[in-house]
Amino acid sequence: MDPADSKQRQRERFHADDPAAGPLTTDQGVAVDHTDDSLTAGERGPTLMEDFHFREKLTHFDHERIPERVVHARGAGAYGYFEPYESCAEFTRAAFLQDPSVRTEVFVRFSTVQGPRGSADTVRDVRGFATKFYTSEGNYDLVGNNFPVFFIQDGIKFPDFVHAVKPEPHNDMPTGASAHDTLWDFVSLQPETLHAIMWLMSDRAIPRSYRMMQGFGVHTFRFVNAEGRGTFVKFHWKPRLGVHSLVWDEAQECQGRNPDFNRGDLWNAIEAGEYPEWELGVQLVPEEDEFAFDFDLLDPTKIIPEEQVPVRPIGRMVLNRNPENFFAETEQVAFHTANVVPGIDFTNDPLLQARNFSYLDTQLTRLGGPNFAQLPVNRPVAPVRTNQRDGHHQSAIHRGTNYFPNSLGGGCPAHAGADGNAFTHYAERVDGHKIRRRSPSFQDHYSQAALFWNSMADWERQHIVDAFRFELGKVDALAVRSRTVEQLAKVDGELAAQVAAGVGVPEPAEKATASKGTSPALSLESLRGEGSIRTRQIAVLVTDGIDPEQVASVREVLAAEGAIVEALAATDGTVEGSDGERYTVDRALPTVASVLYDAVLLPGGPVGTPPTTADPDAMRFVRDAYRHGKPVGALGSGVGIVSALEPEGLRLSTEFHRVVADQGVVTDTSPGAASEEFTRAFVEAVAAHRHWNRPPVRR
Ligand code: HDE
Repeated sequence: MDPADSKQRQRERFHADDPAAGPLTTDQGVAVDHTDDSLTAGERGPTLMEDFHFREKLTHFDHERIPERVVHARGAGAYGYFEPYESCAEFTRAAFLQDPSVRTEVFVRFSTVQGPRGSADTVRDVRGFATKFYTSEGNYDLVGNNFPVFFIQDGIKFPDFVHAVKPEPHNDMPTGASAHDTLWDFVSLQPETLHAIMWLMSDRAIPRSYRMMQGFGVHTFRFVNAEGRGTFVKFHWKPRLGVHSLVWDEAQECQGRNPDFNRGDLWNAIEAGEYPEWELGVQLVPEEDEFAFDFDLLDPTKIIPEEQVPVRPIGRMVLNRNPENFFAETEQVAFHTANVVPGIDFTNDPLLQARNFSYLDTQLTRLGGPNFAQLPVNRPVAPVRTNQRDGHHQSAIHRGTNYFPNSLGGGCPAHAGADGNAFTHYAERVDGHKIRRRSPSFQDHYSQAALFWNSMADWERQHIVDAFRFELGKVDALAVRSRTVEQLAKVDGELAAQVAAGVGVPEPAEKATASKGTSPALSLESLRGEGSIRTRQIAVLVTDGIDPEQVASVREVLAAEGAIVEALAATDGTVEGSDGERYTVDRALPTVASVLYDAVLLPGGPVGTPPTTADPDAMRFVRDAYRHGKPVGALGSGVGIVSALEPEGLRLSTEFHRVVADQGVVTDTSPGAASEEFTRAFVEAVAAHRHWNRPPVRR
């Protein structure tokens, strides 16, 4: 029996499938013969109190909702496993990090932060990346985000920050957006937010897919080995598929076209057997180097640049199973930073310390009492023996004593022995006066914001400037716009000047550049992954008269590379190929949009077909794909569709009957099956994801 399946086997015990035979019943098991009409006094009379079936059904329904998470309300989850590459015994005694042959099951929940449960996926926001490891020594939760830094340094500021970013209190607007006065008011007055704000304004805040984003533990944690030696550690998740993002215009359109864009992508990939995978990496800092940095390791608004302390890969995680019931699993899962196992410990990071209080506290309300660890998704696979009893939703029938020490219960459960695997808190020496003051070592709020800015490629900088202009442009209070720009001027003068020009406030007189060099590892340019096109969604626009051989020749190669190819036409049903046969259409153009695809291919008709001007939906599709930096491929007379967009600014270089790949636009006017050269160039263009060196197109 594979021990890595223990969580799945445990879950199976909780499956509640309706018995195959037998009628509908009440909760009490009484058979119900009629659930369509209430019991009334006469056919048109009032409903009777006596109708216990009606009352039970309605009462249950009335109580079907639980409070949503105060932050991270909207999420999507999946099960999978983690396996270490090698033993990490030198640094930690955590059992799940010792043996490469031991798989540990996990449940991961990805989330947005600001919006409610029903908000759209592709908002500009941080993404949660929370992992529960069901280890043999108990549950370990790594409750991270897709940014490596946070907006505040001390958890006591969390309610202020969250109140500021959440919809405004008087009108509950905006949903799922940070572009409003209160957030920017807070930012402009609280410069410790600036580093995380730079990340929020970057493309990291609009991931293409949960499968294509990094995860970070954010805080400096502590590994502890069997000898009791501590090592500071920062956790990194790195996706196999590379890190890829949307563009803002596209992300906004997606919110309407498919609000489930990210959760659907995760679900569909797992259903298709395309299991997403991340590598777990650690940055390790020996305790004696605690003060070797020009920032404080305990400050969660700082990264340790990877060029200074490389990320060491220690294992991989694969997500291979969708939950069976969203509410039971994804909604009821309860993560907690204080769920640690022997070998992983805390530091005095004041944000982490606050989190260690907050998660359990919030879950008492959200999950209705203290017994939520008994819910199937939260249950450890390690044996649980406590003296905790009673309370709402206690579902076990405990027998025996419930206190310690006892003799009547045979002294059980006893303390773990010295040779056991008990958690012992790291014996850090601590002394000091009680004070309410931020450490002076936490005071530099600008250097790393500048480091991030300096490390961006030109196109990333442009997107950041555009994002600031969008967000501040939605702020009504001009004083807030100005104050924010003044803060930006302390990060980088050029950034501040460009933002100021866009939002109609004066350029600040004082401009510093808090430059601290660059960290190339921060740019998306360095995070492209393995360059595969697996699971990329490619639209092939087809119409009557299309050359089926041409379509098939490209489709075959793309499918072999793992891409998902769909044929789109003006209407559903079939189109007639140039050979007179009918070919099935996957989707009708009016039901989809370019923003739902990663690339577009325009095949043509046979020799002699005049250049096509496609229907308006198709033209818009191609224009949007081009505008959003997506690869565009065109073959034969299909090149005509692309060239029809030239007057709008689209740049096209074609040579007659030759493959030309320029700025992600790949063309070949030759008729017939696509050449290998064309398909290779198109696959490469898709693998690059986006092409930012294009001139702008009119909208
Ligand atoms: Fe959270 N956070 N957080 N947070 N957080 C919650 O817990 C909190 C912080 C993160 O998918 C809540 O059960 C405080 C940093 C994720 O279920 C709550 C502070 C990071 C999730 C809470 C922080 C996170 C949460 C809301 C500052 C990244 C979703 C409901 C001291 C490292 C987990 C709940 C899931 C959820 C408190 C800051 C990540 C209220 C007080 C930093 C991924 O307990």
